[in-house]
Amino acid sequence: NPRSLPLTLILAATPSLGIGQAGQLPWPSLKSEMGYFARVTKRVPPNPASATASASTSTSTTTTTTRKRMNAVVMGRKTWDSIPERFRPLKGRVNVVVTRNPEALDWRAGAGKKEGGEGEEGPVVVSSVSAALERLQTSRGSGSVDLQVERVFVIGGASIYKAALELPQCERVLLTDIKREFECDTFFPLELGGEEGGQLGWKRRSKAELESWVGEDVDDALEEKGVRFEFVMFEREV
Ligand code: FOL
Repeated sequence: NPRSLPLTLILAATPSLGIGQAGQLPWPSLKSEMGYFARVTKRVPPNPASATASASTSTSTTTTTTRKRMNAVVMGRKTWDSIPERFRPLKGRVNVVVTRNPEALDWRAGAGKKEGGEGEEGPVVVSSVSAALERLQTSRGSGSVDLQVERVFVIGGASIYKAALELPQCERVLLTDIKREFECDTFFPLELGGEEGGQLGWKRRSKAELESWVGEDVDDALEEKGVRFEFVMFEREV
C-alpha cells in the first residue's frame, strides 16, 4: 500500500468517560465544542506547495489532474444515525461508516432530498475499521480530481473506538475533557488518565503541542451552558 495512515481518535467525555446517552451526546449541545470538532476534523495539515497540482503527459495529450486534499472521518453506524440528517455526510470530509449490515444503513432517505446537487455523495460503507483504512489508503477522486486523504479521525462510538485502539496505527487522542458528570449509557473504552497515572503507553501532551497539531489556538478552559470543558491531546508512546 502507498501510505500507512495514522489514526486520531476525537471525542468528548465526562470524568467517568461517558460519551453517549440514548443514542445522543449526554450533554446539551455545546456550540464552541462542536465548532472545535468541525474545524479540527476539516483542517488539513500544511503542505509543500509542490504537491497541489500535477500534470502527466502521454504521447500527444497533456492532462492536468487537480489534487483535492481532505481529511476523513470514520464512524460506526449508530454514530452516523446520531448525526442530524442536515449535517450528514459531514461536510468537507470523506465520511466512512462501519457496519456489519450495509443494507440497513439509513442514508438514502437523507441523501435523496439533496438529489441533483453536484458532488453530493453518501458515505463510504465498510465492514470494519481496518477495511476503512485500507479503503482510504487507496481512495481516488472522480474525473480529473485526484483525492488525497490526509488525516483520518475516528469519531466513535464506543465499539469503533475500541477497534481503532487495537490497531498499531492509532497514534493520538483528541479529548474534550468535560468537567462534570451527565447520565451516560456509553463509555470510552480506555482510561487515559488526567494529570497522573492513566493507561500505560499513552502520554498527555502540552497545550502548545495540541495547538501545533490542530493548527489553531486553544483556550485553557471553556464554559458553555454552565458546563466547563478543556481540549487535551494524548499520544501513544512508541
Ligand atoms: N468529538 C468531540 N470533541 N465532540 C463531539 O461532540 C463529538 N461527537 C462525535 C464524535 N466526536 C466528537 C459524534 N457525534 C455532529 C453531530 C454528532 C456527532 C458528531 C458530529 C455534527 O453534526 N457535526 C457538524 C457540526 C454541526 C454544527 O456546527 O452544529 C460538523 O460539520 O462536524
